[in-house]
Amino acid sequence: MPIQLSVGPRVRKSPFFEAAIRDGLQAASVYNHMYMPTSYGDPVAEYERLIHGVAMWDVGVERQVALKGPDSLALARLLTGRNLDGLTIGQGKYAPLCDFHGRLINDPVLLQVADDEIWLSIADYDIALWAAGIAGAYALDVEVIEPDVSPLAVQGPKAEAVLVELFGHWISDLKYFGFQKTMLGSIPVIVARSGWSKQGGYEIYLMDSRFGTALWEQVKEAGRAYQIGPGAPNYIERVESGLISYGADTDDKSNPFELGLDRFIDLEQSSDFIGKDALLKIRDHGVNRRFKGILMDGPKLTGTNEHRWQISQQGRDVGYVSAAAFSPRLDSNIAVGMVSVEAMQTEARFDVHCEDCVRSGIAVDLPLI
Ligand code: THG
Repeated sequence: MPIQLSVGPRVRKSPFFEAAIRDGLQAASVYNHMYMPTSYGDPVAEYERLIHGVAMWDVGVERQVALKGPDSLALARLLTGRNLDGLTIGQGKYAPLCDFHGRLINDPVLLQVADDEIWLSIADYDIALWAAGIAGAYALDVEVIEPDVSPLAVQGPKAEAVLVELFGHWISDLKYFGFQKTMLGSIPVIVARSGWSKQGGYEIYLMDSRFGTALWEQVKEAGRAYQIGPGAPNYIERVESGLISYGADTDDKSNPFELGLDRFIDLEQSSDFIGKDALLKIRDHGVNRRFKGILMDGPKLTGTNEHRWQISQQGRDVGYVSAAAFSPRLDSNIAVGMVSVEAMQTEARFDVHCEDCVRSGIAVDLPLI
């Protein structure tokens, strides 16, 4: 059993926190200095709702780092290797951020919300500090702030029907990562077709935290006919889908090429960006490990792994598993992790050292489904 976490005022709460507690929240992690809801006590039901129905997730931990001012685009271009030519208001982009050594420091969704304002919807690492530091060092005319914005995700095949109920039919015309500022009655929101699952769905970015409970209740009410229920970014589905969890899958050396994020980094673009020189070298040398799917034998896995599991081959350390689960859809134990390229060339199989067992595993391509 993991020990209990001591939580004080430094650990912030999302505006949906009270509503989530009332609806049975049982476990939380910590993410961007906030409680991150992780479980309502029935992982199987939460998985089934996401795959076959619709679930609502408090993902207020996906904090927005707002770049505001005449140089907002110039700063965004410096921060990400994603080519931002043709960026428009209303179309988001997945935009990895690297440090000067080409190591991944975050993998946010980027949204241009106004002519002079860009948001980075960040994963769990302090990017406001980094962005403000870079803005200062490059003497850019831009402010970096964390606005009062908190996403609520509605995910699953029936999410669209729920959103149509709430907002109307225009919701169906949103492209993947497309978004629109609107009002839900008196609640200011941005609605985006996005979310950390491959089951389809939306994220409602609440733009005034006083309405947290009100928004939660309205979504719940609109979803009643579709048996909506609470959930959280789903551990099993994200392994099946190969979605990256920054900080879990990455270590302090991970670069975007190891992680398979090549298509989101444009080394040929004319814009300079932080990490470009280092990434050019990494590209030319090639990577020596890759983020892969893994199939593992043995009894059905339950729960989640507290530590990374070491992977060995003939006694040599050749990588780690960062998340492992039993997949009901594949009827197999599956995992994601970082595996040495050499280990995958010489011999297919390796040993995965779980907390209380050793299992035989084999690397396969992502996504697993
Ligand atoms: N939504 C919002 N903010 C976020 C996340 C989110 N911040 C934290 C975290 N998630 C950021 N990381 C990711 C990782 C993967 C994806 C989105 C955010 C994702 N990836 C797809 C994939 O890899 O297949 C699609 C990428 C693409 O084709 O452009 O969706 O979920 N608001």
